[in-house]
Amino acid sequence: MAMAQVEQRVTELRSLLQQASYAYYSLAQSIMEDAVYDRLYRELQELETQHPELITPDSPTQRVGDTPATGFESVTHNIPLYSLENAFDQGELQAWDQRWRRHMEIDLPNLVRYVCELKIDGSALALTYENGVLVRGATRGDGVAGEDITQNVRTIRSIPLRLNLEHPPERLEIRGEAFLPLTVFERINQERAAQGEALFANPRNAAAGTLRQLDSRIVAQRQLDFFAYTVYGATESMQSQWESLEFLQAIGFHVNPNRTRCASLDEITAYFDQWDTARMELPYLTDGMVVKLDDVALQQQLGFTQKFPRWAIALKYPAEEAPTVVEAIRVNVGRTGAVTPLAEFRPVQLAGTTVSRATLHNRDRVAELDIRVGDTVIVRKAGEIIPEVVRVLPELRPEDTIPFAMPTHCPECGEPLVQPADEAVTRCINASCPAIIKGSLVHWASRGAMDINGLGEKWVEQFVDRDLVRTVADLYDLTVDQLRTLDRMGQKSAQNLVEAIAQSKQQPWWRILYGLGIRHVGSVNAQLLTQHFPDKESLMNASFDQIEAIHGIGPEIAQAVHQWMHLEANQHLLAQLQTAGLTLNAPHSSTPPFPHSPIPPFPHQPLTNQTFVLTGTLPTLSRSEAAAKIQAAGGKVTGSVSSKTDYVIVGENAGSKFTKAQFLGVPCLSEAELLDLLMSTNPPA
Ligand code: 3BA
Repeated sequence: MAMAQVEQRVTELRSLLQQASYAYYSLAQSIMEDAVYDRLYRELQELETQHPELITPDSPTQRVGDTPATGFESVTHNIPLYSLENAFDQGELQAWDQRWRRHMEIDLPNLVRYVCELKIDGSALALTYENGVLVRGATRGDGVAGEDITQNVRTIRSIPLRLNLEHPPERLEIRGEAFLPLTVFERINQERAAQGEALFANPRNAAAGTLRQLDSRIVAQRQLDFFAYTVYGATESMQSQWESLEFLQAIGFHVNPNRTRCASLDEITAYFDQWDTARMELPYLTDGMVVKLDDVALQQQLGFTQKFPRWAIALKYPAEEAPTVVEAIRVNVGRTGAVTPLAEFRPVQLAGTTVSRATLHNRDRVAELDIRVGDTVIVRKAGEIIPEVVRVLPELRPEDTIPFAMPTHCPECGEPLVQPADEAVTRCINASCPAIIKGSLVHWASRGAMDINGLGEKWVEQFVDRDLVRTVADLYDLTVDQLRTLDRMGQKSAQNLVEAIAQSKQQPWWRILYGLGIRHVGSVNAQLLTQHFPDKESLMNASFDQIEAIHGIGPEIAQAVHQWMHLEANQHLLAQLQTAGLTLNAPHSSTPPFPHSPIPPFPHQPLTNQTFVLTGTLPTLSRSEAAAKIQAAGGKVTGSVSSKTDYVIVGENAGSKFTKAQFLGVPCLSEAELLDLLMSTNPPA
């Protein structure tokens, strides 16, 4: 980036971060996700590290917290409430561990212990007890001074007004997190909706908003809860964080039972992973885990930086939303002619994978977003497999951007695009559009269809660009000599490819039907159709009603098949294929009499020769249940993804297998899609 651009970006980021924290702290509103705030904050931090001359005293990176709002009296904390440093992956946790170890001036004890506490997504409170009696409750504010909300704090039932201590010290300070249980949050929002009031964006905002209510009767109705995690001034001095937590529990506080003491980073990671999915079942929100050195003596030696304790860090679960900058907006023409706009952006980590492009679906969505090259956008992959652009941050739009307009002409063939009135898609309807031909050929050759080994995109490109091939039937006329003329095609490869194409003539009728790429005809529907229409003639002569009479074939599919079969060009194509030596009929034995014979459960074992890989946690099935279903339909389940894999079934928190599938372009299905696939092959009798 040029210096002027850096300066501009730094200014933009500061302004946006300031707006966000003003909204958050002073208006108790959230204008962006925490994770988004964190990323923007980091980007600013990085730019300031590279260009320290740009740091200003009012930069959000130079402050411990944010200014308390008015309405309550300001109180200065006796001991400031520091922030927590964030770690977003194991590497950052390790870096923290090495950092504090290097900082130690004396030898480490033999056994270093860590305490892991779930990080409650609430609002930090500082409570003061004098002679065992609650005298003050304050918000965190900027860490140095907060607001006196004692009246409101007294309404929280899990905060004892008097401590369970026989000889309480003169003064005791307790810190912890106030939060709204999810059920209460939902109830409050329902009530607010009923009264036409604005909804709280999330439980944290609802908790923060509630604590700052001026009318404490409202606070009392809201059923806030509180988990304590820090105590200062206890008479028996605490040797460890673990002991402090037990002490807090003994004197009457709720302490989160989900905590552990670890002896290594591996144990911390295991605990973190254990909660990654389990946290969804908790009655409150957690966004990570706070890791603290257990030993108080160690903590004291390490002390604090400007903003953070050196002895603690928050390990965050991967964000499902992140900001990034759009570098290009392109359109892709698929084999059906559908023109899909997509955004390419600076790669970001999202829910564990790196994402650098997202579909923009169609022109309506593009218009709605008003997305432009140079825009900072929020991308999301929440539970969904395919990343999406959620929204644009107009505050960060550079000057001189131009609105994006869908092309009026196909970028591949130059023909005008059409926009059917009842559809959101934009289409190229030129049957000889090279993009459509290329897509059709790649589909024809794919593993699920004609399975032509070695016939991938790179050869298809050249076939079409040099006008060697216009339809799938032309593939069967290709000669070794013709193939030798292609870039980087040797004699041996040419022979192999011609051989592989010839081999594919043996493929069964249903694979041919699937390979033709008729709308809505996937491999499963192709098998259903060929069971009932065992040869080309019977399918060509079938009426719409006869096609629709098949169990599992709905009117939309029937119409698509019927129309396709009646187009002259398509009939010609089928004839050409037959002349080339392909068998456009099923072997005789498997021909069921038409039309009323019941279909046996899996006559052809529809998933035969299809290889599946399961990854992540599926919503309802265990992996072995899913595997059993696939195997019952004739499919194979293997443990690792390769180019031979037909489908990857993706559940929550899928990891490297999912990444690899995306890399290799293997189709990914959700559990629901798998069940659909199985259902449509096995219609209820
Ligand atoms: N532990 C939040 N800070 C926390 C005491 C330190 C700390 C937190 C924590 C600094 C939670 C920052 C605000 C603050 C008290 C400063 C927790 C949680 N520990 N379990 C290490 O569950 N959200 N937050 N609070 N001092």
